[in-house]
Amino acid sequence: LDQIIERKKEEIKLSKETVSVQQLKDSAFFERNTYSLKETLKTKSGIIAEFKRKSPSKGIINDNVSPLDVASAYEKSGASAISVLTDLDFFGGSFDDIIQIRQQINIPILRKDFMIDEYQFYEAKNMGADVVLLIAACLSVSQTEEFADLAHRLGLEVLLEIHTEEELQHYNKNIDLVGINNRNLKDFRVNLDHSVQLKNLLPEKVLSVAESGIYSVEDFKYLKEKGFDGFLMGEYFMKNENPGKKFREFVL
Ligand code: IGP
Repeated sequence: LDQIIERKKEEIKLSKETVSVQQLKDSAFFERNTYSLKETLKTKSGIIAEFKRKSPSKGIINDNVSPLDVASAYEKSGASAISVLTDLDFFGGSFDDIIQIRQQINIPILRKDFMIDEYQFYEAKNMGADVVLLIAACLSVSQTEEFADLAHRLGLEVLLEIHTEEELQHYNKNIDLVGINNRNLKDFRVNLDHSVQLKNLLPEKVLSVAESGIYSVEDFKYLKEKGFDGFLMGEYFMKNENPGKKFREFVL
């Protein structure tokens, strides 16, 4: 994780030198209506289906499918949202993946990245995202507060990702949804029950999302029974040669 953050800082520095915040704000696309994940979690399957080419824990997952094909298929079969990794170095993602998908898709898009600088929120709005991920493990409590507030001012919803009880301190009034990562980002171990226990400590009214390591219909049903409102799933679909088809089979 530390390595990812170090690299991310360099990347942001370069981006800022190329495109200023003012330029991002001035783009025609900046002022647009966004889609609400809080809404679509209730009206659709609850699954946030992810487009992910590779990851530090799994290596290459799928390098052979087009983001647009996959996202369209996810949407058609009832995904509540599409999650798109925009980190290039560790996840093989790109901004262009969201830009392309946005032109065709009418459900929320989650920009999945390591958000550590205000600049990235303007980028997210500009590329076509509706929701941003704030990973508690990468941020101080005051940064989380500041970034969630900025996201709201830009019309973006905020998914706060936590993995431990201490990280609950990052919760604040501008958090729209809390995601509990079943995967420990430090050693990549996955434990669904850890998340279930942590869920019981969340404020009653907040929408909860179970993230990572959902590898079967049984896992999904189990977490649903435990009261989770949303389910963030990537690898299970992506490791298939046709992720959209895999998704359809899953929701049927
Ligand atoms: C998806 P999985 O195990 O279904 O592929 O997991 C998603 O939860 C995972 O990609 C993720 C992630 C993250 C990736 C959750 N939080 C933070 C990068 C950064």
